[in-house]
Amino acid sequence: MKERTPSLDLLARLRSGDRAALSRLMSRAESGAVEARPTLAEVYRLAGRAHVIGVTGVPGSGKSTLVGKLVEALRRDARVGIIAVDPSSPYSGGAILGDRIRMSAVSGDDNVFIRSMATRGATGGMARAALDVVDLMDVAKYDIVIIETVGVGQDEVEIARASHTTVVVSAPGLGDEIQAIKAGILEIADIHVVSKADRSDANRTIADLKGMLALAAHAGPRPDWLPPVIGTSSYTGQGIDELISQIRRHRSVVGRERAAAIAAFRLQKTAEALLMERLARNSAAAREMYAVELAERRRDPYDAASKLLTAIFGEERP
Ligand SMILES: Nc1nc2c(ncn2[C@@H]2O[C@H](COP(=O)(O)OP(=O)(O)O)[C@@H](O)[C@H]2O)c(=O)[nH]1
Ligand SMILES: [Mg+2]
Repeated sequence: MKERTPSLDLLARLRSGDRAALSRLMSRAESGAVEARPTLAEVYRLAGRAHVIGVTGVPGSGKSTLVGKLVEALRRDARVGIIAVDPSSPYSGGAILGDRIRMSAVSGDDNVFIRSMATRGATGGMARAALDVVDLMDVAKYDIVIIETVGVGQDEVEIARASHTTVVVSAPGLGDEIQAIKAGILEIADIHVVSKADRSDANRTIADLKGMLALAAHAGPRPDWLPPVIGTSSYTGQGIDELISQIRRHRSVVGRERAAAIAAFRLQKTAEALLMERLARNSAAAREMYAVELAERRRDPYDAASKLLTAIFGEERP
């Protein structure tokens, strides 16, 4: 078949929920190719319906198994897209989401779409690529998009910040807690899950977490939303319904405000990316010159850098 206007045709197919069109557009989005921007711009304008749920936590905390359970429950009355941001390292201590879901009951389900993204693959930042993929799923009529990320590193924190509802998963045992604190992900949680609640040490972790949150509430209370702590077991199903109802409650309480914050965050990230592009494109000669002056200590780094920016972008207006 001849494609006269391939992007428009793809877009029409995407809007009808065509899985092949979705896959192709996702690959383009991930590549960060400039040619993909007009289509993605159109996609952005059409998107905005889906509820984006970030699920994060250290490797082995039980995220993928939990996401599988969530999807099983949610798919009864919604189309669910899943984005698994796999760490670049092939060994993560837990199976990657795609593998777990493929083994589970939801594989082959037309109302479920799974996409794995490699952290090293995306040009222009993981968060940028993941959010474009979210928009594509949104336009392809997925009502809920779940992003699983390993809760370490800047990319993951950014993706969590760009979700409407962020679920932080901690497994029983203090080791994981300490890692979560170190990675700074506890504070981004809208909902805390203590996974593997079928284990006897889970109650201890739930109590520890609640204690920690009570202390944190003194530092910066959010009166409209106090993050609940929910014990779940993907083996017995304990807590899964409670988690889903808290996710829905979070959306209704904080949804609008969060959408505005995400838009501001996305504007900032995109502006940064464009800035870096322009810097890379335009500054070769000027950079060389100022680098020499810097090396010879005729200028200091701040002076040289602001001269460089002026050379590219002009004088800063007051
Ligand atoms: N006891 C128990 N083990 C679990 C549960 N959920 C996951 N696990 C186990 O924890 C390990 C890591 O799970 P996984 O979902 O891959 O974690 P991820 O790395 O955070 O995605 C696997 O061996 C799972 O079988 C649970 O509810 N209870
Ligand atoms: Mg996983």
